[in-house]
Amino acid sequence: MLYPTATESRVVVDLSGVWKFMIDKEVEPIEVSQALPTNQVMAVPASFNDQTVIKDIREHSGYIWYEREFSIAKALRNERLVLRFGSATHEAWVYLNGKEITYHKGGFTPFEVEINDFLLEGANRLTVRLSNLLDYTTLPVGNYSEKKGQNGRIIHKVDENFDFFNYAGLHRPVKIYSTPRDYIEDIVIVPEVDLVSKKANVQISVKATGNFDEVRITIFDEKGLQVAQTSGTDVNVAIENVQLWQPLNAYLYKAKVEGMKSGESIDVYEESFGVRKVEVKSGKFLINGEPFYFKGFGKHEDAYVNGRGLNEAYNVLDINLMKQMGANSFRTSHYPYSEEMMRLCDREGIVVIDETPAVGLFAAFNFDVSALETGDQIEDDTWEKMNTTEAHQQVIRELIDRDKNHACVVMWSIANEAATFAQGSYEYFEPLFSLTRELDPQKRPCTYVNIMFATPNADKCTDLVDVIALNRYYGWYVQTGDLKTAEEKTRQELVQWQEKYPDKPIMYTEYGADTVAGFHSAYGEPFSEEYQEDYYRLNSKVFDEIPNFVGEQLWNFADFQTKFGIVRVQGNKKGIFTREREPKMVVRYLSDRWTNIPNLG
Ligand code: GCB
Repeated sequence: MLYPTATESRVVVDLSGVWKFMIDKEVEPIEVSQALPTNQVMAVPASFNDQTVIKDIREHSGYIWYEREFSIAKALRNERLVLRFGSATHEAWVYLNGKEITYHKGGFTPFEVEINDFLLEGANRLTVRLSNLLDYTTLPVGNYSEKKGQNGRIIHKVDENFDFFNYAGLHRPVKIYSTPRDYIEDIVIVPEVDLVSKKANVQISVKATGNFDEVRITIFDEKGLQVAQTSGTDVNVAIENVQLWQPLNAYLYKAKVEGMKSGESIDVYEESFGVRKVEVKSGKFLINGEPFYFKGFGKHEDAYVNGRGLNEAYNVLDINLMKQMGANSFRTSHYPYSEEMMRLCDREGIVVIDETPAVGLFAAFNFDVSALETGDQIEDDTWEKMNTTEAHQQVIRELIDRDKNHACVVMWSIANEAATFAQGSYEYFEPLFSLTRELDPQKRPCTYVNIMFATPNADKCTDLVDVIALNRYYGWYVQTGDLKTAEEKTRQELVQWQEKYPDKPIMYTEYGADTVAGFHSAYGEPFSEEYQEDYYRLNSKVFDEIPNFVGEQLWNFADFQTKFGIVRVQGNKKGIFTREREPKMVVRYLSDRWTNIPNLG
């Protein structure tokens, strides 16, 4: 699916702004033939939760409504017009002038619909009904329950089976874009490069809908100079002396694709791409033939007021903070991030592990990991209870369809902390890994992020991954405050992984300690900034001893909002930055460490 951009043949109309908004109390049906009966308003894109100071709205589980009007310029009326949602969290029914025109389930991927047949002259009324309900069929997974309230009203409740606030709403831009009636529907780009001769062979496939007598493809370099031109819908383009896309040193070419009729260019789309080679070989993660070391973060899309809604200033700031620290990468924990962020990472040379929203695939999750102390086997019936296969397949399809061309994406993460030690986990994941490998045109490495209970002896799915990605909290959830023992445990486990899978690279995708900014302790006690720094120092020390260790992505870039709980004080405080992006003490230590570790080689 192409990102909507304005080109010589396309216009984009942005429907961001202030929409009408209403919580659905489910007392009587909402008539979509009428304007929404509300005076409440809500900014789009953003989560709705933090824009009012009304507790019932902030914590609402159930259905919500958005509405706005728009008009389409006469000059565009003969074009094909497509309404596109960057995301709608988590389930959406879309009505135009009172008619349902599309439906989509899954809160983190885009969807679109042609609207020509439903448009009226003058004002058009666009209405969206959303649900933020989650259960054992959805991704993320929620613990759903309901009860009858007054007037027979159903009261829904979602208890997040994951550690971030269930923000919802129209989180990403809603746009209408035009194309000519004959149009370019999709472009798939697979760059290959011979690293010795510096010659790239870029395979480009174009899906065109309608009648073109020629599809012309022109490649431009960053200066705008033409490097190649060819015709066809399935072509190989050679680039001599290619400039590689490198971590923190991005180089983007542009493929201008034109649908031609009688020598005239009818539809034009421009897709940027980087040429880089990603491989996993003998325990190393190679980018452009050289060992790459991941330095960076697990993150969240999370900010004051906007909640999980797109906030491009935060995105730019976050990447600048990363670069200043010598970091080079992050994981889109625990769901696909906005397309705007992915495009930014392409430009900035930030390496991304692209994760599905498969989080919470653990029926009995709690933060008590003391079972780890007592042995490897944990009773667990996750895979009897979960009914998420369909949602998982759908999101893999939609994620790859959306992100397949991004140079920044070097690996897919199929899930975060699923019960991969439990009976039935291999049978659940094997087909999903096959599907991902089949669908990804660039055949990137795949992983899932391994939960602490899934020790080298207990885990049943490691054979499926190209890289062993571990979330570990020695010194926090276990051996709390005892960094000496934590160090031994960390070493013990990493050595075990290394010995059991000598050809697989190993990385940490999470490790961290809750730290309240401004808390200090002469004894370096947990929650203090001293403890956070000591914790990271101990981990670094062990990492440096493990031959196949290819990266450290700590938890978390910044403090973030979660549901309430006795281990969460207005959110998760494992950020090395506060939610406002002020550095905690440890940032100096990590900046120093990372600046001295080369990205490649
Ligand atoms: C994890 C989860 C992450 C949590 C983190 C924590 O293992 O993957 O979502 O926020 O631990 O801080 O407990």
